[in-house]
Amino acid sequence: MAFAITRAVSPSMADCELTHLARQPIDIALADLQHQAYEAALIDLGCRLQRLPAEPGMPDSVFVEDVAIVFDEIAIITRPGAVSRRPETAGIARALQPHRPLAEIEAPGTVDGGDVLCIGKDVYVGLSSRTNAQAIEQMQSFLSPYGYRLQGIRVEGFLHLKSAATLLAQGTLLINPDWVDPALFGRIETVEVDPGEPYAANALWIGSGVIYPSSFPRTRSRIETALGKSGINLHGVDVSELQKAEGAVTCCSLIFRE
Ligand code: CIR
Repeated sequence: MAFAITRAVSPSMADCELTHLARQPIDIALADLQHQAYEAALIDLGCRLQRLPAEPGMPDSVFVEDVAIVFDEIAIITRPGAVSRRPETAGIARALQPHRPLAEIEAPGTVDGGDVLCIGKDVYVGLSSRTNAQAIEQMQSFLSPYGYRLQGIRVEGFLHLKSAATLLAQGTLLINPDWVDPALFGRIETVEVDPGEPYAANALWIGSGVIYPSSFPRTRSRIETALGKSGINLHGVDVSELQKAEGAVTCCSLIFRE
């Protein structure tokens, strides 16, 4: 069974970090409702959910994905690239402690979990404004005993590697080819986002379902065609307010096997 950790929307989310988006007013009450609907989708897909309380002094704390990377054998607590986000790690480390041995990224390493895409034992890590080579070296030393291979991928012009590529199913990658070269991932089937929807490459695959933003209808129909009779169904969610904070669907949970 999958376990999911989420954290409620912070009342201060309007003060979030923004890198590639202009600041817009965020309706916090609506963000909270959208986040609850996202959590309901996680439960529908069979996740056992642990919901952490909101952190009023941590605007980006709903985006728990960036604070830890959970493998079957170990969880890595990150050192987020944005200084404002570093206080988020303590609560997530406490929540993960019962589930996995913990390792921690240390200075000068920085990494956001949004930059880490795992495909089997291959771990692709975005070298971005948030994630550096020192963190990749530390991750390699934590993970090589378990047979994982790490590879850095340059991320420029968008926030995280998983803004540009995420799995839809085992062996199928949703990708924005203008942002990242599909050939970097070797022999894998790809579904390209609609060129008019550059932010559409972030999908959250869990078992028999994919949680996907309702704001990308053209890419959605490409995904539906590609998944065809695979038995994997799309669960649309409206995450407009989280998107204004430069968030997407993978970033609002930490999902791992119990
Ligand atoms: C940030 O800039 O850190 C947040 N406003 C958004 C983080 C989104 N995280 C993700 O997609 N993994």
